[in-house]
Formats: sequence, C-alpha cells, structure tokens
Amino acid sequence: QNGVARPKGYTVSWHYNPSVENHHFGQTHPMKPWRLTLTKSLVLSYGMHQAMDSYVSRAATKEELAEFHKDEYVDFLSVATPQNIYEMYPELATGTLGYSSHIFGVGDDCPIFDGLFEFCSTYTGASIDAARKLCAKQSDIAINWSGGLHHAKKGEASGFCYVNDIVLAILQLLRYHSRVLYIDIDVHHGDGVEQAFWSTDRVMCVSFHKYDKEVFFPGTGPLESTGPIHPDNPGKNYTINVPLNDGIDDESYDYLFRNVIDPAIKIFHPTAIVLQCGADSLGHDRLGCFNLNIRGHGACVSFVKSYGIPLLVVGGGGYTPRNVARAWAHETSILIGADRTLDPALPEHMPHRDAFRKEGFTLFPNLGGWRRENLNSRADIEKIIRHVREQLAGIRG
Ligand code: ZLM
Ligand code: CA
Ligand code: ZN
Repeated sequence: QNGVARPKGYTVSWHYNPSVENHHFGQTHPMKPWRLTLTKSLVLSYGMHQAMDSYVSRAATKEELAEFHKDEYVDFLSVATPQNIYEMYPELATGTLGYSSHIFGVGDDCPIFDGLFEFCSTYTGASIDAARKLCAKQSDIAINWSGGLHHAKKGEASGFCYVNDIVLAILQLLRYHSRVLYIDIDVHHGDGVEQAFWSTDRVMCVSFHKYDKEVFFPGTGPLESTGPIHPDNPGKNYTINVPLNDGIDDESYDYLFRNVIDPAIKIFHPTAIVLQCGADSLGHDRLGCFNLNIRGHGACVSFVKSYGIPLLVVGGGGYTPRNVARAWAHETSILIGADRTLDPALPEHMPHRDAFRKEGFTLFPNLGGWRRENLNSRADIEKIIRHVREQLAGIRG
C-alpha cells in the first residue's frame, strides 16, 4: 500500500460508521448495504483514507431527526420491529395495502427490518456530522457514502428511504450558510428534498432523473415543475428538474450537466453545495436505465468540485453493488485530487476482491453503449437547457 498524499490547500473529511453494514432490507431487496462494505474496501485498499480526515460518525438522536420529521413518525421508527409491527397494525398482515400504505409508508419498498432505527440514525448521523464539519470550516469537502436517501418525507418512508439525511444536513448548513445548492444525479427524482425546500429561496434543488409519469418511480419532476407558481412565494423558480429518457450516455450527460449547473451557480451564488451521487444512473444498474460509465458519473463530481465551494457529498441509490463501489471509490479519488494517479487495476490485496471478477478487476469497466439505445435526442437536450436558462432569468427579476 503506497498510500495517497493529502490534497494541497484544502481538507477532505470522510464520515462513516461501519455499523450501517450490519443491516439488511431483506434477502432479495435491491438495496444492499454490502455496496458500502465494497466501497470502503476499495477506498482503504487504494490508501485513500490517508488523504482524508476520517471520522467514525455518531448516531443521530431522535431530537435531531425531529428537526425535519414528525414526532409521531420518529417515535414509530424507533419502536417498530418485524415482531411487533403486525400487532400494532393488523391491516399490514392482510397484504392488501400495497406500497401506498398509509402506515408511514411501510411496505415492500420500505420494509420494517431488525435494527431499522439504528440503520437510519447511523446514516443520518454521518450526514449531520459532515455538514457540521463544513460549517465549522474544519473541512472543505465532507463525504458520507452511506447517506443520500432523498425520497423520505416528513411523516413517511418512501422508495427505500426512511429518514431524509439530506434535508437534515441542509438544515444544519442553513445555520451558517445563506444559500445551499442541492444537486442530485441519482436516476430517480429527488422528490423528498425538493418538497422540503419547495417554498424557500435559500435552497435551490436540481435533480437529473429518468422521468416517465406513472411508469418510473416516483413519477414526479417534469421540466415545468420549478417551484410554487404564486409570484409572492420566494421559492418560485428555485427548483430545477431535468427529466430524461432511457439510455443517456456520458457525452450528452456531461454537456447537459455543465449547461445546467454552471448558470445555476452563477445566478444563485451558493455558499455551500450538497451533491447526491446516486450510482443507479450508471449503465448496467439493476433498477436504472441510463448508460453512464464510472468516468461519466465522476465527471459531474469533478465539475462541481472545480468551483471550490464548500461541498457535502452523499451517496444514494445504486443497485449493482460492485459498480456502486467502483463509482464512489473513483469519486473519492477525484475529491482528494488523486484520480490521475490511481491505478485502474484494482489492488492485488484487498478484502472482497473477488466481487469485481466479472469485469476483470478494473475500476473502469465498459458500462455504456450496448444495453440500451440513447433515447435522448440533441433537440431534447437543447430544449432542457433553453428552459433552464429562461427559468433562471426569472430569479430576482
Ligand atoms: N413494488 N423486493 C429508489 C426507490 C425505487 C413502486 C413497484 C415493490 C423496486 C423494487 C422490494 C423483495 C433511490 C416503485 C415496486 C416490489 C410498488 C422500486 C422488495 C424489487 C424488489 O425484489 C424486491 C421482495 C423491491 C423493490 C424491486 N422498487 C424497484 N423500483 C421503486 C422505488 C431509491 O435509489 O432513489 C434512493 C436510494 N418503487 O416503483 C412500486 C411502485 C412496490
Ligand atoms: Ca436525481
Ligand atoms: Zn435512485
């Protein structure tokens, strides 16, 4: 292990508590905390931890969760177990409620599993700690790969997300920062974060996602959804949605990302940025439908980093665990400025190396191209860019 030098002129902090790895949504559930084990394995084997301040994060408290979530929902999360849930809510046992259950969103997507509350408070504690490090200026870039659960609502779980660690982290940032830009490159729409900050001009939410109403989860986030419509509402125009079709490739995504994010930063002037790096936008994802490669996904991280604005980086979705780990390890290397020097061949001696056998032990397998046709035309892309420019022109107008 040669190790990696610390970045010059700025500090990167890594916030993690390995106890998140001990939790399981269920045998066949697509959300696998194992991807975090693999990510950690790559980060440590490349020696990247030597270039960062590593913190074992603490669990968030019920009081901290209640800064966004409803008290009765936090209470529910803290007591529900697979053993008592049917006694508490016999309706769940009939199986007729489906995913739209009124019982705090519990169902097939969001099951009650052993240690659920510990899992939620662990990933959330890491995001809150990371945000506080940025506020204290003890870190310039803070990373929590176990966070990024963008669908959770005030009073219910949704889409594998129970507690919205992103909302809670942004609330921390808002104590010290006047404007926070939220960017979400998960293949799904960042609806929970959007909803939480819908009516404020202090947080601008930008989500890139597959959009097909009624077909692709969660079905929200069309181009026209830009905040409240009432002219007196401060949130008007402060939400940017970038709806996409199947198969978008590195080149189109990069072009679109730059042409949306650059004007957003120049007009909004964020004092902090939160970047959700959901890796289900990669090609070959079990749930996703885009064609991005590890480098294409990472290009978004490089671009955001290049502005030099205090940055909180969180994970999110990602359902082909070995590729999630590749992406987040590569993105860690970008954030510490080591991406040019890392060997694309995976370290010879590392835990779980065999998980990467299928694509030949490289950090950069070909995930693009062949599986899905790119159904995003140049005209579609240009239409989005035009729409965003016009929208941004309406800010402070
Ligand atoms: N059924 N098991 C992304 C969140 C995506 C809603 C259709 C549940 C699944 C999926 C769950 C083992 C993020 C929907 C799906 C079956 C109603 C979604 C459990 C397979 C399984 O095998 C599975 C019994 C499960 C769930 C597939 N769910 C695929 N897509 C989405 C939620 C979260 O990446 O954005 C951030 C972390 N849910 O499409 C249904 C409509 C429930
Ligand atoms: Ca997204
Ligand atoms: Zn997702």
